[in-house]
Amino acid sequence: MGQANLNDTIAAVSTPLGEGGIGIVRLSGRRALGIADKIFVSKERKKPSAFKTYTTHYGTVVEDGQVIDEVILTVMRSPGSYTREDIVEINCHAGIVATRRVLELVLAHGCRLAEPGEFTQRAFLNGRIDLAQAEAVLDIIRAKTDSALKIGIRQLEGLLSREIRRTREALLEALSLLEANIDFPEEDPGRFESGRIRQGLVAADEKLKGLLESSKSGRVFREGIHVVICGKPNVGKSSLLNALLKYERSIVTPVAGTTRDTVEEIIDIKGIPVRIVDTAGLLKPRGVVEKKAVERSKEQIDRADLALILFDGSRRITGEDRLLISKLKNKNVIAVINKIDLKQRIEEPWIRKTFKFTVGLSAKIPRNIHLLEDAISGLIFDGSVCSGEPLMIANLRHVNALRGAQILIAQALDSLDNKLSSEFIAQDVKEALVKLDELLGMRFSEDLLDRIFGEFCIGK
Ligand SMILES: Nc1nc2c(ncn2[C@@H]2O[C@H](COP(=O)(O)OP(=O)(O)OP(=O)(O)O)[C@@H](O)[C@H]2O)c(=O)[nH]1
Ligand SMILES: [Mg+2]
Repeated sequence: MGQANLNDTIAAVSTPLGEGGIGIVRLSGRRALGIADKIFVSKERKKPSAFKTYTTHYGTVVEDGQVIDEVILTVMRSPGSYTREDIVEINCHAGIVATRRVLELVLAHGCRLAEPGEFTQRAFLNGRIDLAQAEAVLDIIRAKTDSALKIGIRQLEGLLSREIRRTREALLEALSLLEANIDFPEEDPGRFESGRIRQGLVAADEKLKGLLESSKSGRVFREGIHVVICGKPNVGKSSLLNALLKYERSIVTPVAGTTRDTVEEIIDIKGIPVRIVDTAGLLKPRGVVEKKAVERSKEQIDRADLALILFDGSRRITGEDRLLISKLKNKNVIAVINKIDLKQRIEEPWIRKTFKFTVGLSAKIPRNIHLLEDAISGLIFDGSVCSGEPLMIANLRHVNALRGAQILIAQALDSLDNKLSSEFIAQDVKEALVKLDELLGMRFSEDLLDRIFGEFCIGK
């Protein structure tokens, strides 16, 4: 994005391109109203610069006396707007041509085409939201499930930022006491007010630990959990994936060894995105393709948060099943007995004894798929796959900053207990503060802004 320039007035189409109900051209900056004056003819014969904030007006956009489009124009004045600048939004008929021509016209009158995310970047640079909140805007746009949306909205409301500001205050107080020690070295080093210093550091440490703990579930709600379906050939793994997806994604045939590569899809189970992977059921590979397939399946099993081991209920358990079971030690596993529509020959009591969770279903019919969905969501919410509450942090940048700060504070506490010099302890506290400041965007580099806002769409 380069140097952020707040002097320009920026413009972009803020709605997706293509045919739709309306297309919105958005302008933000000092000249937004002046430029709108030049192109908009209102039915009331008033200029946009005379409009009150948060009012909408019907009229036409005109170029050289010629009407380009019939529009509704909204004015939002500084500082009570998304960017804190004067904003004009022009709702056009959403044909690509009409919207584009309105955009071109405002560009011809002196607007600059906005970079991706530049409106939100201005909201940040003008101090309306902090960086964590700006990132929440992106999370909201990208949310794939209700829960992910909820985290985004909470973060945008400033819930996370508030917690971090409180932690910062505790640290700043501890730091000022430590600095008093440095300034008055006649006191015992690290001793003066060391009770209060300790209190502040412990409070900050606990707060950060709590936030980091919550990040585990936050990650799950944003990125989802990784579930792998495994089982020997022909037990119905691909059929189960299709049943969960409710459409034919993976190829199903009576031939053992049908699935050669891993197939991955995302489904929504009770608001949690679940990344579900169908694997090749091969255990004894013949040839290079099958060998690769087995390697892939192994990798997927290692990486998964949860494994579904599938059995064919119409057959007895074999050595191959047992081999697979032995490979799933130390994993969260749900045993699934498939093909319950057929005559059952499997040793069901043994399976129920061996696994903590067992579900019987038919992938083909399909029947009892909801029981498996319940078992998966149950595992997630009871904290086996992750802890359920509270949902706050889902962003890796935030997690890294918090973790960095927490380690420094733990170190500072250690130094305090070991009566190291106040100067030494203060250094760690200062560095921890830097991490928190970066999280909120109280300090930032051009690079970081580019990275964050570059992911936005143009017009947001
Ligand atoms: N009767 C019955 N047949 C099923 C059921 N689920 C799957 N099948 C059949 O079992 C056969 C194998 O199904 P797949 O889903 O291809 O099995 P897979 O485990 O993916 O097999 P590979 O990819 O070869 O490892 C197909 O003929 C399916 O129609 C079920 O619940 N009941
Ligand atoms: Mg298959």
